[in-house]
Amino acid sequence: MTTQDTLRAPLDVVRAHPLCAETPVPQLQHAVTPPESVYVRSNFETPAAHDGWTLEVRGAVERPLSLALGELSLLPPHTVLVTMECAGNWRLGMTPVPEGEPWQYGAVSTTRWSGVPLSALLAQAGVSGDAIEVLAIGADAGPRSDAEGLVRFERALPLDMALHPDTLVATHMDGVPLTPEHGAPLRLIVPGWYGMASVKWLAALEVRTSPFTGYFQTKRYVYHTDTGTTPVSRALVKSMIVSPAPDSACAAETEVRGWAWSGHGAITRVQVAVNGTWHEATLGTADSAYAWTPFTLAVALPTDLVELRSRATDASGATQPDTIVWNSLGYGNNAVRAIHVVVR
Ligand SMILES: Nc1nc2c(c(=O)[nH]1)N[C@H]1C(S)=C(S)[C@@H](COP(=O)(O)O)O[C@H]1N2
Ligand SMILES: [Mo]
Repeated sequence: MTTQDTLRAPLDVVRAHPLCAETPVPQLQHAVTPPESVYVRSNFETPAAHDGWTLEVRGAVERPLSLALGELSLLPPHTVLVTMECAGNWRLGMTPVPEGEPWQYGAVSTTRWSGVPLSALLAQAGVSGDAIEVLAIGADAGPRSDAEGLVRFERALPLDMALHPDTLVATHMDGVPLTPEHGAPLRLIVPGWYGMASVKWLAALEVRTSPFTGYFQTKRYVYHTDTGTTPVSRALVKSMIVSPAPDSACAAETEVRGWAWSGHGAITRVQVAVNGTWHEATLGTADSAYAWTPFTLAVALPTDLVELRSRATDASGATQPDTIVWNSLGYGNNAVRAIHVVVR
């Protein structure tokens, strides 16, 4: 890291209250994002954590639970390394720019989360046979201009994902207890899904036999287009060049480096275009099944202003599109993005 990087603030703040902040470009170069630079997306002010915090497990279960934090630590621990992206990341890249937080490209981070599998808690409670989903209820709430009364942050997860062995009730990030802005004392982590599924400040889990239709399930975190409304779920295939940095100067003999990720399967291919000519990039090894895959391309760049683009493909066969279907809330912009560098 250069002196310039270390002098930078750990986060690029998009909005101070409630806190929404991006991982700064230099910090995106790390395989595991430095914890103080993991992006933050909060819809409401951070609720205060306290020692008496309990996690309720209720709804369609045989044995409703009310677990103290100490009781959670008695369950078998589990750790996952996850690339998590906000569904609104790169909203500013859409034309016209939809309503919502004006995210550039840094609402994505790769983080080591530890806690207990959600499935262990659900097994303790005994999920009833007709259950279809688990509603994760956060302790945060507030008014919304397009809703009545106080709206709570709550999101339903289909039962198969709730029972997935890598879906966590996390207590730690990077080996230390969660910080307030990342969900202390408890949060959900749903690997492979856009960030909205990973409910912070987790207060209760409600096992449901009918679909939840609350605000953050039907009014936000949905792809809303002329042809219909679909809930946002898994992260779409995407890639990002992190070196050379956008709008920086670099040498002609350069190694272009970046990350590619997808919630729909492993990355199988990345191509890099230099002034419109596509080259095959070399794939490195991802640090986990849910972490981004490194790619590199050693190339001699022509001098002057150069345009670089990257395009990833995943194991499902999906490739990043050149343009995306615009949606009014601006989610899932995984279109190929051009950056520019000055070569000298
Ligand atoms: N309770 C609660 N959980 C939440 C949110 C929130 O506003 N409230 N934001 C969600 C969204 S949209 C994202 S992208 C992730 C961001 O997690 P982070 O702030 O730890 O990066 O948290 C999710 N969990
Ligand atoms: Mo998000």
